[in-house]
Amino acid sequence: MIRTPLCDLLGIEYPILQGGMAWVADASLASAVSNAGGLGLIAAGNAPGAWVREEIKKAKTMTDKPFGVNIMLLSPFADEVAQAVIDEKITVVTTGAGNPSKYMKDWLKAGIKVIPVVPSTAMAKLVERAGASAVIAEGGESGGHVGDLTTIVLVPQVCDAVTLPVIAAGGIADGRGVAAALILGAVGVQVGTRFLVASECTIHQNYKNKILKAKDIDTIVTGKRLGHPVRSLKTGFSREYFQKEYDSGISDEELESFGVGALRKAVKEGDEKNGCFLSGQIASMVKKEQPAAEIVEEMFTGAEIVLGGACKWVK
Ligand code: TUI
Repeated sequence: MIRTPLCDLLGIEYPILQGGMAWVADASLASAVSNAGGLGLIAAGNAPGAWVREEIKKAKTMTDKPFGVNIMLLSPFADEVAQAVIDEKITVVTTGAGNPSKYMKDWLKAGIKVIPVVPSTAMAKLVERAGASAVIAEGGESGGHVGDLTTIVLVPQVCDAVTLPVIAAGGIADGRGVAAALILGAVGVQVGTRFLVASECTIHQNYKNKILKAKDIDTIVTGKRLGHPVRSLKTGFSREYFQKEYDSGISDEELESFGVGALRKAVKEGDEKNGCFLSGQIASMVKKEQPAAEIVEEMFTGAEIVLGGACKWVK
């Protein structure tokens, strides 16, 4: 059995968080991961506060285990979502794509545990000073918004930089990844791509099929020109976007409007031509659609086998 201090911090059975995948992580997926013994999260993405409140209410009817909300800090609705989690008495918030400092005082006053994604040791130290309960060190192998460093170099450096519990993310999809994270000094993992194919994940079947078919080299990073690099599967859309980035004839505004709505088209419509299918580099290791509970169980049974007695958290 693998039990780490993260389990006690969050009141969970397995030290695993589900990634805050915009448009994807709704009450259905979050409650399934929480019922499986991990920490499920509703991803606010670019959604308004009212949508987040609705999903929180739904999730409360679907699980009596702890679950959280992920706040994407680039969202135009970040302020109202930040208030919604206080009003709805959410106990854990993860943040992504920015610096959560401006919300921290209010969240801490409301008793919320804040766990920011950090792409660097500097950001890890900053959020530690601001009162974070833990940090998620997310390497650029992950899907969606990515930092520069890989998981294998980021995790140990963040572990050395802060005294907070560190959760590893980016490129983790099976027991070997969990084992590697624990060996690097993390006390838990965050997993996104593998949960895309959870039975309880409500995305379009085309999205699941694309993940199940993907090979190791099938992702691409776009968005560097506008300062928000995003990893997704290579599709007509992402290749065209990539080309446009290097086309000096197109303005930043035109480029930005070309990308609008592409994630929704992937998740809701399964639009293989115009959709942006966010995915980590680990998709080829995602083999089948299965219940979230089976995914969690498999990952930790696998990690125990790999680790044997080599890690203090294996009992
Ligand atoms: O946030 C993610 N993954 C995401 S967010 C997203 S939606 C999106 N929409 C528009 C533009 C870009 C994305 C899809 N996937 N992961 C967590 C993450 N956070 N990765 C990297 C970071 C990060 C980056 C910079 C966290 C903090 C940070 O701070 C910079 C600063 O100084 O503010």
